[in-house]
This record gives sequence, C-alpha cells and structure tokens, in this order.
Amino acid sequence: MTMLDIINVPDPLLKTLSEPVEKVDDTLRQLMDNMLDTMYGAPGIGLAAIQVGVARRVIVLDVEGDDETKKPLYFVNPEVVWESPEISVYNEGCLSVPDHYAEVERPASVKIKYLDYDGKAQEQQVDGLLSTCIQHEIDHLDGIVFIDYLSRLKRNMIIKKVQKATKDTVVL
Ligand code: K1U
Ligand code: ZN
Repeated sequence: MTMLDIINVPDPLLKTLSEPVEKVDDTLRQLMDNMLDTMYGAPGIGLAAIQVGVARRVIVLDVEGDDETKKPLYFVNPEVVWESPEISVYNEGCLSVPDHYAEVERPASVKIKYLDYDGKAQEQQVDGLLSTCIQHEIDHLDGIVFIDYLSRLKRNMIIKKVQKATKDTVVL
C-alpha cells in the first residue's frame, strides 16, 4: 500500500490546469492504485492527481462509504458533455482543505466521457453524490477548489485557518 502526500491550500499547484493523459499504461495504473490507497487512507470519497502533485487529468472515486463493499472508480481525461438544468446543493469537503465544509450548487446530473482503468472509452450519466463528487474532482483538474465558489472573505478566512492548522501540526 502506497500513501502519497496530499497538498493543501494555498499550495499554488492546486491552481494548475492539468494536462491530458496520452496513454493509459502500467505507470498510470500504478499512479491510480496509489491514489486510491491514499484516498481510502485519508479517508475520502474522491481524489484528483493534482492533489498529490501530479498535473495529469486523472481522478479516482469511491462514494459507497462502506468498507465491506468497496467500489473504486477510475476516470482518465474526464469531460462533462451534458449538464442537467436542475441544480443540487451539497455540503462539500476537500482533502486539500481539511476540516472545512461549505454548500456548493452544481448541476444535479451530468453526462461524462472518459477513459477507464484499461484505457477504454466510456460515457456515463451520473447523479446524486457521484455527480457532485465527479464535478468537484474535474474542477481540481482545471485548477478550481470548492472554496473558489465562496466569497473572497470566507475563502481567505478558510485558507488562513488551514495554514495555521498545518503549521501547528506536529509530525512525530
Ligand atoms: O479532496 C477531495 O477532492 C475529496 C473530497 C471529495 C468530495 C467530498 C464531498 C463532496 C464533493 C467532493 C472528499 O472526499 S472530502 C472527505 C469526505 O467527504 C468523506 C470522508 C470520509 C467519509 C465520507 C466522506
Ligand atoms: Zn477536493
């Protein structure tokens, strides 16, 4: 099991526009496996490669929330090709903004196209928490963190608190 370091705001890497993957090969699958270990260990329900410092368009997810029934999902070069006009609101969190949550509005349902773990092209319509989480992770690939949807005042307050908490953390 390989645990990667997750970067926190205001690390400028989180503002990076990630590059498309050219080929789904064993090196990329190794990265996705390590990202999944890192996500489960955090714990979290999603992770984008840029959160572990890799500027490639790769995300992993598991929104099952039950240790017994793991359902890992891998998305390479994910693209939203359709958004529902209906909006949903979810109190989002982020492993790069530890211990802070805020309500974010997003399309309730989206259709995405992507390459799967084997590099096969897929298209899927998603809703509920999976839709929210995929959109949150695709935002990461475009350099957007959920606190970017908040007012500048709220965003800056959260960033300062995360910086302070990171400084105060003693690594044994
Ligand atoms: O940092 C990330 O991008 C992962 C993030 C995903 C996410 C959560 C909620 C709404 C949108 C996107 C997280 O996983 S935060 C942690 C979390 O939600 C969670 C942790 C343990 C159990 C259940 C949920
Ligand atoms: Zn996040």
